[in-house]
Amino acid sequence: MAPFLFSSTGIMTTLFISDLHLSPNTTEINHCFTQFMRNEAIHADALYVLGDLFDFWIGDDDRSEFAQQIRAEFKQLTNHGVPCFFVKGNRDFLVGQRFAKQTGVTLLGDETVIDLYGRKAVILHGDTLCTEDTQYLAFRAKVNQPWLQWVFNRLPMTLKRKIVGKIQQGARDTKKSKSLTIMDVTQSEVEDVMIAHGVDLMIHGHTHRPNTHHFTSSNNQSMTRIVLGDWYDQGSILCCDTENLTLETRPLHSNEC
Ligand code: LP5
Ligand code: MN
Repeated sequence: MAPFLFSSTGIMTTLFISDLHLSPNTTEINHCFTQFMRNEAIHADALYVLGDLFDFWIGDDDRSEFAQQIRAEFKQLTNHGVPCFFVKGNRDFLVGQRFAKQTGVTLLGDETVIDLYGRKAVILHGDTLCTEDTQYLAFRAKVNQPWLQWVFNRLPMTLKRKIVGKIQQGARDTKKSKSLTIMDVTQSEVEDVMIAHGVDLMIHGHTHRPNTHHFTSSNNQSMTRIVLGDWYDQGSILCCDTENLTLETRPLHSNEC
Protein backbone atom coordinates (compact mmCIF):
# COMPACT_ATOMS: atom_id res chain seq x y z
CA MET A 1 0.00 0.00 0.00
CA ALA A 2 1.35 3.45 -0.83
CA PRO A 3 2.48 5.25 2.35
CA PHE A 4 0.31 8.30 1.76
CA LEU A 5 -3.02 6.50 1.74
CA PHE A 6 -3.64 7.24 5.40
CA SER A 7 -2.13 9.57 7.96
CA SER A 8 1.06 8.33 9.60
CA THR A 9 -1.02 7.12 12.55
CA GLY A 10 -3.43 5.18 10.34
CA ILE A 11 -6.29 7.26 11.80
CA MET A 12 -8.90 8.95 9.64
CA THR A 13 -8.06 12.53 8.85
CA THR A 14 -9.51 15.81 7.71
CA LEU A 15 -7.46 17.32 4.90
CA PHE A 16 -6.89 20.95 3.90
CA ILE A 17 -5.35 22.22 0.67
CA SER A 18 -5.04 25.60 -1.03
CA ASP A 19 -3.08 27.51 -3.65
CA LEU A 20 -2.70 24.73 -6.22
CA HIS A 21 -3.17 27.27 -9.03
CA LEU A 22 -4.28 24.55 -11.44
CA SER A 23 -4.53 25.35 -15.14
CA PRO A 24 -4.36 23.39 -18.40
CA ASN A 25 -0.60 24.15 -18.40
CA THR A 26 0.26 22.75 -14.95
CA THR A 27 0.36 19.12 -16.08
CA GLU A 28 2.48 17.74 -13.24
CA ILE A 29 0.55 19.56 -10.52
CA ASN A 30 -2.75 18.45 -12.05
CA HIS A 31 -1.49 14.87 -11.96
CA CYS A 32 -0.39 15.22 -8.35
CA PHE A 33 -3.80 16.68 -7.47
CA THR A 34 -5.60 13.83 -9.24
CA GLN A 35 -3.55 11.23 -7.39
CA PHE A 36 -4.18 13.05 -4.12
CA MET A 37 -7.94 13.07 -4.74
CA ARG A 38 -8.13 9.42 -5.81
CA ASN A 39 -5.70 7.83 -3.36
CA GLU A 40 -5.73 10.04 -0.30
CA ALA A 41 -8.73 12.39 -0.07
CA ILE A 42 -11.01 9.44 -0.84
CA HIS A 43 -10.12 7.98 2.59
CA ALA A 44 -10.55 11.25 4.50
CA ASP A 45 -13.32 12.33 6.84
CA ALA A 46 -13.57 15.56 4.84
CA LEU A 47 -11.65 17.71 2.38
CA TYR A 48 -11.41 21.48 2.69
CA VAL A 49 -10.14 23.53 -0.24
CA LEU A 50 -9.16 26.95 1.09
CA GLY A 51 -9.05 28.88 -2.17
CA ASP A 52 -6.91 29.33 -5.26
CA LEU A 53 -7.46 25.77 -6.41
CA PHE A 54 -7.37 27.30 -9.88
CA ASP A 55 -4.85 29.64 -11.43
CA PHE A 56 -7.97 31.45 -12.51
CA TRP A 57 -11.56 30.24 -12.67
CA ILE A 58 -13.25 32.14 -15.46
CA GLY A 59 -16.77 31.03 -14.58
CA ASP A 60 -18.95 27.96 -14.12
CA ASP A 61 -19.73 28.01 -17.85
CA ASP A 62 -16.15 26.83 -18.58
CA ARG A 63 -16.61 23.63 -20.57
CA SER A 64 -12.95 23.10 -21.41
CA GLU A 65 -11.53 19.60 -21.00
CA PHE A 66 -9.47 20.87 -18.06
CA ALA A 67 -12.52 22.26 -16.24
CA GLN A 68 -14.48 19.06 -16.89
CA GLN A 69 -11.64 16.94 -15.50
CA ILE A 70 -11.36 18.93 -12.28
CA ARG A 71 -15.12 18.90 -11.78
CA ALA A 72 -15.11 15.13 -12.34
CA GLU A 73 -12.47 14.62 -9.61
CA PHE A 74 -14.64 16.42 -7.05
CA LYS A 75 -17.77 14.62 -8.20
CA GLN A 76 -16.04 11.27 -7.79
CA LEU A 77 -14.97 12.23 -4.28
CA THR A 78 -18.35 13.50 -3.10
CA ASN A 79 -20.15 10.54 -4.75
CA HIS A 80 -17.91 8.34 -2.65
CA GLY A 81 -19.32 10.08 0.43
CA VAL A 82 -16.43 12.36 1.33
CA PRO A 83 -17.78 15.79 2.32
CA CYS A 84 -15.93 18.47 0.42
CA PHE A 85 -15.92 22.17 1.27
CA PHE A 86 -14.68 25.04 -0.87
CA VAL A 87 -13.62 28.53 0.22
CA LYS A 88 -13.14 30.88 -2.73
CA GLY A 89 -9.73 32.50 -3.17
CA ASN A 90 -8.70 35.62 -5.04
CA ARG A 91 -8.15 33.48 -8.15
CA ASP A 92 -11.38 31.51 -8.02
CA PHE A 93 -13.87 33.99 -6.64
CA LEU A 94 -16.08 33.24 -9.67
CA VAL A 95 -16.74 29.66 -8.56
CA GLY A 96 -20.50 29.57 -8.14
CA GLN A 97 -23.48 27.45 -7.24
CA ARG A 98 -23.45 25.70 -10.62
CA PHE A 99 -19.95 24.38 -9.86
CA ALA A 100 -21.17 23.33 -6.42
CA LYS A 101 -24.16 21.50 -7.87
CA GLN A 102 -22.09 19.75 -10.54
CA THR A 103 -19.41 18.60 -8.11
CA GLY A 104 -21.27 18.07 -4.85
CA VAL A 105 -18.95 20.45 -2.99
CA THR A 106 -20.33 22.90 -0.43
CA LEU A 107 -19.29 26.51 -0.94
CA LEU A 108 -18.36 28.29 2.27
CA GLY A 109 -18.30 32.00 3.04
CA ASP A 110 -15.19 34.12 3.59
CA GLU A 111 -14.77 33.01 7.22
CA THR A 112 -16.21 29.80 8.65
CA VAL A 113 -15.86 28.24 12.07
CA ILE A 114 -15.59 24.46 11.91
CA ASP A 115 -15.39 21.74 14.52
CA LEU A 116 -12.14 19.87 14.08
CA TYR A 117 -12.43 16.78 16.28
CA GLY A 118 -13.70 18.86 19.19
CA ARG A 119 -11.54 21.92 18.56
CA LYS A 120 -13.03 25.01 16.96
CA ALA A 121 -11.10 26.56 14.08
CA VAL A 122 -11.76 29.49 11.79
CA ILE A 123 -10.90 28.77 8.17
CA LEU A 124 -10.47 31.30 5.37
CA HIS A 125 -8.46 31.88 2.22
CA GLY A 126 -6.26 34.49 3.90
CA ASP A 127 -6.32 37.42 1.47
CA THR A 128 -8.59 39.45 3.76
CA LEU A 129 -5.99 39.22 6.52
CA CYS A 130 -3.54 41.26 4.44
CA THR A 131 -5.01 44.60 5.47
CA GLU A 132 -1.92 46.62 4.48
CA ASP A 133 -2.50 45.63 0.85
CA THR A 134 -5.13 48.31 0.42
CA GLN A 135 -4.79 48.34 -3.36
CA TYR A 136 -5.68 44.65 -3.51
CA LEU A 137 -8.54 44.98 -1.02
CA ALA A 138 -10.06 47.80 -3.10
CA PHE A 139 -9.75 45.58 -6.19
CA ARG A 140 -11.32 42.66 -4.29
CA ALA A 141 -14.29 44.77 -3.23
CA LYS A 142 -14.87 45.80 -6.85
CA VAL A 143 -14.76 42.33 -8.42
CA ASN A 144 -16.92 40.87 -5.66
CA GLN A 145 -19.85 43.14 -6.45
CA PRO A 146 -22.75 40.79 -7.29
CA TRP A 147 -24.05 42.95 -10.13
CA LEU A 148 -20.61 43.05 -11.79
CA GLN A 149 -20.23 39.28 -11.50
CA TRP A 150 -23.77 38.87 -12.88
CA VAL A 151 -22.80 40.89 -15.96
CA PHE A 152 -19.38 39.24 -16.36
CA ASN A 153 -20.86 35.75 -16.10
CA ARG A 154 -23.07 36.49 -19.11
CA LEU A 155 -20.31 37.66 -21.45
CA PRO A 156 -19.03 35.35 -24.19
CA MET A 157 -16.10 33.17 -23.08
CA THR A 158 -13.66 34.74 -25.58
CA LEU A 159 -14.40 38.24 -24.31
CA LYS A 160 -14.11 37.08 -20.69
CA ARG A 161 -10.70 35.56 -21.41
CA LYS A 162 -9.52 38.83 -23.01
CA ILE A 163 -10.67 40.93 -20.06
CA VAL A 164 -9.12 38.57 -17.52
CA GLY A 165 -5.81 38.48 -19.43
CA LYS A 166 -5.60 42.29 -19.41
CA ILE A 167 -6.45 42.62 -15.72
CA GLN A 168 -4.06 39.81 -14.75
CA GLN A 169 -1.24 41.60 -16.56
CA GLY A 170 -2.12 44.85 -14.78
CA ALA A 171 -2.24 43.07 -11.43
CA ARG A 172 1.12 41.37 -12.06
CA ASP A 173 2.69 44.75 -12.80
CA THR A 174 1.37 46.34 -9.59
CA LYS A 175 2.38 43.30 -7.52
CA LYS A 176 6.04 43.79 -8.51
CA SER A 177 6.22 47.00 -6.50
CA LYS A 178 4.67 45.54 -3.33
CA SER A 179 6.86 44.54 -0.40
CA LEU A 180 6.67 41.07 1.13
CA THR A 181 5.45 42.67 4.37
CA ILE A 182 2.49 44.29 2.63
CA MET A 183 1.58 40.94 1.10
CA ASP A 184 1.68 39.09 4.44
CA VAL A 185 -1.06 38.97 7.03
CA THR A 186 -1.49 41.75 9.57
CA GLN A 187 -1.09 40.25 13.03
CA SER A 188 -3.72 42.49 14.65
CA GLU A 189 -6.24 41.43 11.98
CA VAL A 190 -5.46 37.75 12.64
CA GLU A 191 -6.14 38.25 16.35
CA ASP A 192 -9.28 40.32 15.75
CA VAL A 193 -10.77 37.61 13.51
CA MET A 194 -9.90 34.82 15.94
CA ILE A 195 -11.27 36.73 18.95
CA ALA A 196 -14.44 37.67 17.05
CA HIS A 197 -15.07 33.98 16.32
CA GLY A 198 -14.03 32.82 19.80
CA VAL A 199 -11.40 30.37 18.49
CA ASP A 200 -7.76 29.66 19.27
CA LEU A 201 -7.02 28.05 15.89
CA MET A 202 -6.94 29.62 12.43
CA ILE A 203 -6.18 27.83 9.15
CA HIS A 204 -5.60 29.71 5.91
CA GLY A 205 -3.60 29.81 2.69
CA HIS A 206 -2.89 32.61 0.19
CA THR A 207 0.50 33.86 1.41
CA HIS A 208 2.38 30.73 0.28
CA ARG A 209 4.35 30.76 3.54
CA PRO A 210 3.56 27.37 5.07
CA ASN A 211 4.09 27.41 8.80
CA THR A 212 2.52 26.84 12.18
CA HIS A 213 2.59 29.99 14.29
CA HIS A 214 2.02 29.74 18.02
CA PHE A 215 1.56 33.11 19.69
CA THR A 216 -0.04 34.90 22.60
CA SER A 217 -2.71 37.38 21.57
CA SER A 218 -2.99 40.92 22.92
CA ASN A 219 -5.74 39.67 25.27
CA ASN A 220 -3.31 37.01 26.58
CA GLN A 221 -4.76 33.92 24.88
CA SER A 222 -2.58 31.15 23.43
CA MET A 223 -3.38 30.89 19.75
CA THR A 224 -2.26 28.92 16.71
CA ARG A 225 -2.31 29.99 13.07
CA ILE A 226 -1.55 27.38 10.43
CA VAL A 227 -0.64 28.58 6.93
CA LEU A 228 -1.01 26.10 4.08
CA GLY A 229 1.63 25.81 1.39
CA ASP A 230 1.27 26.19 -2.37
CA TRP A 231 1.64 23.37 -4.88
CA TYR A 232 4.29 24.95 -7.11
CA ASP A 233 7.07 22.45 -6.33
CA GLN A 234 5.25 19.80 -4.30
CA GLY A 235 1.82 18.83 -3.10
CA SER A 236 1.04 20.59 0.22
CA ILE A 237 -1.52 19.24 2.63
CA LEU A 238 -2.58 19.90 6.20
CA CYS A 239 -3.55 16.59 7.76
CA CYS A 240 -5.65 16.77 10.94
CA ASP A 241 -6.71 13.97 13.21
CA THR A 242 -7.84 13.92 16.82
CA GLU A 243 -4.24 14.35 18.00
CA ASN A 244 -2.24 16.25 15.44
CA LEU A 245 -2.30 19.01 12.86
CA THR A 246 0.56 18.29 10.47
CA LEU A 247 1.71 20.18 7.41
CA GLU A 248 2.85 17.57 4.92
CA THR A 249 4.21 17.58 1.38
CA ARG A 250 3.94 15.12 -1.51
CA PRO A 251 6.50 14.90 -4.31
CA LEU A 252 5.29 16.09 -7.71
CA HIS A 253 7.54 13.77 -9.60
CA SER A 254 6.76 10.38 -8.15
CA ASN A 255 4.18 7.71 -8.74
CA GLU A 256 2.86 8.52 -5.28
CA CYS A 257 1.64 11.87 -6.50
O1 LP5 B 1 -2.65 35.50 -6.22
P1 LP5 B 1 -1.42 36.34 -6.19
O2 LP5 B 1 -0.56 36.03 -5.01
O3 LP5 B 1 -0.66 36.31 -7.47
O4 LP5 B 1 -1.84 37.88 -6.05
C1 LP5 B 1 -2.86 38.26 -5.19
C2 LP5 B 1 -3.46 39.57 -5.67
N1 LP5 B 1 -3.75 39.54 -7.08
C3 LP5 B 1 -4.92 39.20 -7.56
C4 LP5 B 1 -5.08 39.41 -9.04
C5 LP5 B 1 -6.12 38.58 -9.62
O5 LP5 B 1 -5.77 37.23 -9.55
C6 LP5 B 1 -6.35 38.97 -11.05
C7 LP5 B 1 -7.58 38.36 -11.51
C8 LP5 B 1 -8.15 38.99 -12.71
C9 LP5 B 1 -9.60 38.99 -12.52
C10 LP5 B 1 -10.37 39.50 -13.63
C11 LP5 B 1 -11.77 39.54 -13.24
C12 LP5 B 1 -12.61 40.02 -14.31
C13 LP5 B 1 -13.73 40.84 -13.83
C14 LP5 B 1 -14.62 40.13 -12.91
C15 LP5 B 1 -15.74 40.97 -12.56
C16 LP5 B 1 -16.69 40.25 -11.77
O6 LP5 B 1 -5.79 38.74 -6.87
C17 LP5 B 1 -2.50 40.71 -5.44
C18 LP5 B 1 -2.08 40.73 -3.99
C19 LP5 B 1 -1.43 39.40 -3.64
O7 LP5 B 1 -2.40 38.37 -3.86
C20 LP5 B 1 -0.96 39.31 -2.21
O8 LP5 B 1 -2.03 39.47 -1.31
O9 LP5 B 1 -1.17 41.79 -3.78
O10 LP5 B 1 -3.22 41.90 -5.69
C21 LP5 B 1 -2.99 42.55 -6.84
O11 LP5 B 1 -1.98 42.44 -7.45
C22 LP5 B 1 -4.11 43.45 -7.25
C23 LP5 B 1 -3.65 44.85 -7.49
O12 LP5 B 1 -3.13 45.41 -6.32
C24 LP5 B 1 -4.78 45.68 -8.02
C25 LP5 B 1 -5.23 45.19 -9.36
C26 LP5 B 1 -5.30 46.29 -10.32
C27 LP5 B 1 -5.65 45.75 -11.66
C28 LP5 B 1 -5.32 46.75 -12.69
C29 LP5 B 1 -5.77 46.28 -14.02
C30 LP5 B 1 -5.56 47.32 -15.03
C31 LP5 B 1 -5.78 46.79 -16.40
C32 LP5 B 1 -7.10 47.20 -16.93
C33 LP5 B 1 -7.22 46.80 -18.33
C34 LP5 B 1 -8.63 46.84 -18.78
MN1 MN C 1 -4.65 33.70 -2.96
